[in-house]
Amino acid sequence: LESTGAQTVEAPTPNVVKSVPKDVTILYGSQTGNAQGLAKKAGESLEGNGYQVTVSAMSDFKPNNLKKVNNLLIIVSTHGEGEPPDNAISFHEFLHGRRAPKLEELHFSVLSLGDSSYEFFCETGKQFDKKLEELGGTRLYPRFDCDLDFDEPAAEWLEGVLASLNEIQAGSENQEVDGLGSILPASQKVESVYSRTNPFKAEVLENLNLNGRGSNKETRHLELSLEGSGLTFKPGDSLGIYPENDPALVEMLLEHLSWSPDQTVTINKQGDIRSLKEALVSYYEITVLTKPLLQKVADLSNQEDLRKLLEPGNEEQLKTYLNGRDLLDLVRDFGPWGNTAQEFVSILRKMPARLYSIASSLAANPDEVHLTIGAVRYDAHGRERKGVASILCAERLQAGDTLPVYVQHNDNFALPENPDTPIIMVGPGTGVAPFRSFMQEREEIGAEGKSWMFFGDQHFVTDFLYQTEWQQWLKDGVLTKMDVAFSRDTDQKVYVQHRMLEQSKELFTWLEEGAVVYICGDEKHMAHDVHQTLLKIIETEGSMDHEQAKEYLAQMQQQKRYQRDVY
Ligand code: 2AM
Repeated sequence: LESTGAQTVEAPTPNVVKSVPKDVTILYGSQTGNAQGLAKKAGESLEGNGYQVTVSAMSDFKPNNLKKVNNLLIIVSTHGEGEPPDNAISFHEFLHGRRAPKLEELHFSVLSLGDSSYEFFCETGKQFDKKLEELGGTRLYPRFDCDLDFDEPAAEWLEGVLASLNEIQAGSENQEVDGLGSILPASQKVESVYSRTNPFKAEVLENLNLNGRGSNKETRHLELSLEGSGLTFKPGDSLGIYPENDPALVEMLLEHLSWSPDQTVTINKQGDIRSLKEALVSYYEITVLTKPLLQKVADLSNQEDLRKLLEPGNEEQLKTYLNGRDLLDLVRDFGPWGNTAQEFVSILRKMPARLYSIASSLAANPDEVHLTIGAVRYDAHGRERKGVASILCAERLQAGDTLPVYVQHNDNFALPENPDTPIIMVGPGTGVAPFRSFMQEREEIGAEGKSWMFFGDQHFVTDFLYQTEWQQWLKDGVLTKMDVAFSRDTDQKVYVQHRMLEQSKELFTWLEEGAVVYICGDEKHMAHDVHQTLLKIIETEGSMDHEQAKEYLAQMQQQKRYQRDVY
């Protein structure tokens, strides 16, 4: 298990380093764990080069200590519509507020993570970078903005940062440099050999539809074998899976481009070769359009209309076009372009992994990992669209098949260390997943703490996910209380937050007793509304005004008593 909180990595005996090592503080803001993982690896690498490194989540770092920091590295992702991740919010506010100190002595560099299919790509990293400069800091090395495939740019950034640190430290002294940019292998020494960059092929043991006949939904319950992988996880962690594109979609694409599926292409810098069809099925993203991609197609093809769409002044049109369209739309609307297949695949993004909150406990199900995956299907621009990973699971993946997976640790979502601590879980729909894991774990270790589950979905009869398991946990006392909200069984919609409000007195009592509140599921609507409801409950039951209630919840967040895993 990874420890939470600030972690100081001691410098090794300085036999190769002649000068006094300087300090480097690495602060990360991470929602899903990618930025955190990079921060830890960067810490190990710098430590190996003789630096005294402190790695900490932004939320665990005392802002007053910022003045004492000489070298600051920020590794931060961007969340939602250009917002900081939860554990970056307070530090972000501090730096942008009145109490932000002058930082004229500071050297800094920012690594930002993001997804170029979003409008506010890497926004949080950009803001930190700008702010630190405004406060007087000097850039050690330019900011790197990484797209989903961040490994190579992140390694390059670290290499640049290290070179710059070394230069500043002692131009005259020859510091021995070890493993430049080798941030990837470092972490793999400690854990399993399998990781995001080297996924484990997990065998599918079970693949069921959890919804009853007649439901509007299809929710898959997947059980995978981790046997022989050495992979471990704790409740609250996620599993990354590398899906394959729908072969039917790839065939349509190839038909429109008039390319033979059997011709070969090189898929990476190492020179690995695949058939075009296999490359498009397994190695590239073909279901999302981004502005950088359109730019590359325009440069490659010189297509007039596409060029126009990308011209300044047409931003709104471009945004509308990108929304909900895929590569097949792009080819139909602007192609074909007379390029070679090799040129074409070279501009595509690598297939990104999808993260799912793990739905089982390793203690309760050794060598297994379970997932709860909602099938995504909808119509857009005159065609049925299908979620890449969820529909692979729903329509093609069968017991006995394998799926490339890795574990993504998530310190931001974890059971309290003390098994006596009460927990309140809010998880409608597939948001139920980590709480099944929590219950399995608490049952397994015989935890005594109270627990309260809020679940919601459309219909009781068809959509009560894991119903019998919940009922058994209630009966056995593993679960103390359960409230359910089935939104479409009554004339008036009832949601989880309505159930919370109905019991606001008791809920506030739990909070006062130190309960940890967890929210998992839809971010835009559910998590937002639940947040407002919590504020209302705290206001009413704690006799506070709105500002005080916000402070109360912020305090809970600071104490890791308010944790969210939202998507
Ligand atoms: P609905 O689709 O009937 O509106 C899981 O998807 C459950 O979450 C469904 O019952 C869904 O209700 C409900 N849901 C939708 N919007 C919500 C919101 N803003 N807050 C809480 N639950 C919501």
